[in-house]
Amino acid sequence: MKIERVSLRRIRLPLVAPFRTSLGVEHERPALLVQVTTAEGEGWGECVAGADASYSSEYLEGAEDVLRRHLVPRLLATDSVSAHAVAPLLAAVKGHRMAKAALETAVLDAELRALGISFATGLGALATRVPSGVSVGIMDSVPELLDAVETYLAQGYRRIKLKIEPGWDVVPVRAVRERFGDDLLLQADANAAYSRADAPLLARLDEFGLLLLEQPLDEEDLLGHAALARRLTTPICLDESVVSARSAADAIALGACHVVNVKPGRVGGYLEARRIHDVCAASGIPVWCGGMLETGLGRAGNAALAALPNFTLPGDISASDRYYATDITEPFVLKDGHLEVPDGPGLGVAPLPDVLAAVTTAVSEVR
Ligand code: NPQ
Ligand code: MG
Repeated sequence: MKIERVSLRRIRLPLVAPFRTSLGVEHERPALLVQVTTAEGEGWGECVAGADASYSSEYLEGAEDVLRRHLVPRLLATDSVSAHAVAPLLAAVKGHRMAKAALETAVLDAELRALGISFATGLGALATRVPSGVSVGIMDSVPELLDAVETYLAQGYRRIKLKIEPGWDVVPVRAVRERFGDDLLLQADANAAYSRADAPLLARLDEFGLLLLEQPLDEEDLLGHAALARRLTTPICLDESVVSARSAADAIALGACHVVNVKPGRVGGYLEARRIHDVCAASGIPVWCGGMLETGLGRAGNAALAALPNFTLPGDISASDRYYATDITEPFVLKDGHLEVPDGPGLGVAPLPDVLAAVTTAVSEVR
């Protein structure tokens, strides 16, 4: 395929409720959409970088800048490009995985649409629906948290993830476990808010039978996670630390995790995400699909990825209305606690023109 032009579109979606994590509080989701146009048709990708560099070193303005100056020009300068050729073409630019992922996803979407193949089929998935989990933010009080969890469970969510931080950990986890019982699939995510010295505190979570404890320590602290994994009975899961199939293999070899959260944006795209799935499967390490408050575009790709066989734990792939009153695509809805995996060509969804126009704050083209 020859890429004719690439549009970079900034959008802003209000969140239905503030989302607080150890990284900060979000009231709206600014996002960056990448649209590639080829002779065979178009394709879409969503960049998951946040407004601030709080989750990772990437942030939206930076992603847009590197796409415009360094990444898109490399694709435009190539006579013919396939999705599998994108990462090698962009490898001379170090890092910027979220920006690269958005561009590769748009090319993959265009390619699969032209071939009439869905993302799920293209990635090798068989499942037609995936169980849906929900990430529950830090609240002002335990009663407020219990109300929120109760509402999500009533909607059918199959797994609850509690965001934790120092001062909001053992007490809310205990409260949710006691209120909703031992059968509830429950896990916690610290977004790197603890240090090695907190091991005794984190060990107190062991009594609550969590599925996993996600990213307690700094993203670069693999040995700290390995030490913690030896000390806790709760399985350690890595999110921020795993940026490639190689870093996943290293983390596993070091004993730094027994579960991996896979986010296509964090690792440079769906093709690398599948490699991580494969590396983990070969090591007997279960994976699940994380979430970055994606619009329906990113949600569609994530649902397809999560349909691969080693995604054995429910992901943070919630219904659209968990975050947005109006999604930019046809909304994803919960059916019996599951989301359907789109089976149309490419991502199987596309932005609704009216909604897209209403939430767009800027568009620019790179030719
Ligand atoms: C996680 N996501 O697993 C992330 C963290 C996260 C659903 O818990 C703006 C954009 C703010 C993306 C805050 C969930 C965000 C963000 C937190 C992602 O660690
Ligand atoms: Mg996480």
